[in-house]
Amino acid sequence: MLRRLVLLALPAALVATPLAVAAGNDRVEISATPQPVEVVPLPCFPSGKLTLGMTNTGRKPTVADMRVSAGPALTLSRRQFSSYLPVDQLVKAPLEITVPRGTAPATHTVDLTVGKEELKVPVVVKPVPVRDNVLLGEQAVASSTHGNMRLCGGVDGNADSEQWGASGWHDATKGVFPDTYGVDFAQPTTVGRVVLQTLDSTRYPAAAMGLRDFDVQVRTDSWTTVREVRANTTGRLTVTFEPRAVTALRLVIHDSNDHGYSRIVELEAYSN
Ligand SMILES: [Ca+2]
Repeated sequence: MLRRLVLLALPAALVATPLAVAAGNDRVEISATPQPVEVVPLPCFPSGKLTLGMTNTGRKPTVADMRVSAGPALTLSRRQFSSYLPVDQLVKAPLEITVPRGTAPATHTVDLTVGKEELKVPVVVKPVPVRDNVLLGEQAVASSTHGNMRLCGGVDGNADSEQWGASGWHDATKGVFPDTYGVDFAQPTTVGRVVLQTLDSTRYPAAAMGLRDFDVQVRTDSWTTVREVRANTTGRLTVTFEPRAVTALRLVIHDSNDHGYSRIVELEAYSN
């Protein structure tokens, strides 16, 4: 609002700068946060999230198209951000940046352009962190995923049931079981302990909404059930078994306490 008042106070000749003419009388400021943005080369690790912004600093509402581009090392969730822009209001859109497993640590750039305006955003590829929880950030696999949830939500490192909507997983087949949720490992990985955090919030306690009946399975040559859990009413449950190298781990869920969806806030596994 302050900027708008300043512009209105200027003589008209000063407002109509050559830049404004070149951009079709539109003045759009580009923003992006955070800078730099960090990316970890794991399929489900929570990283690479950038918020794009456009602000119309001209005198009239306009429509703007932001082009989003990067070199071949980066995969972008969008190539364009188009929006109606009222005067002096920040309009935002999310951009997700991912890199394949094995990508070497380096700094890359995402280029954002609107007309002749340009912003180069540094993207830092980080090394894969040392993880005790061997499921963290690995490739989640599910029988189905509800449209309001994210497949990766159950292995993103956030086990807080109060943030369930942003960081949990549940299936898409209400009232139909079994459902499965787990991880395919990129290489054989030793596991001997699984920790499940099912939904257990103030509003949705585990005894009413959490996983009730499920099997813990690991895959070597074929799937093996290492533990059957029945009539569970607790939010956080630890299952231990003889440690072994496996290529995948999953829960086969036979029922939840409301007989509706299979809700996992976080699934963790450890070597012992
Ligand atoms: Ca989570």
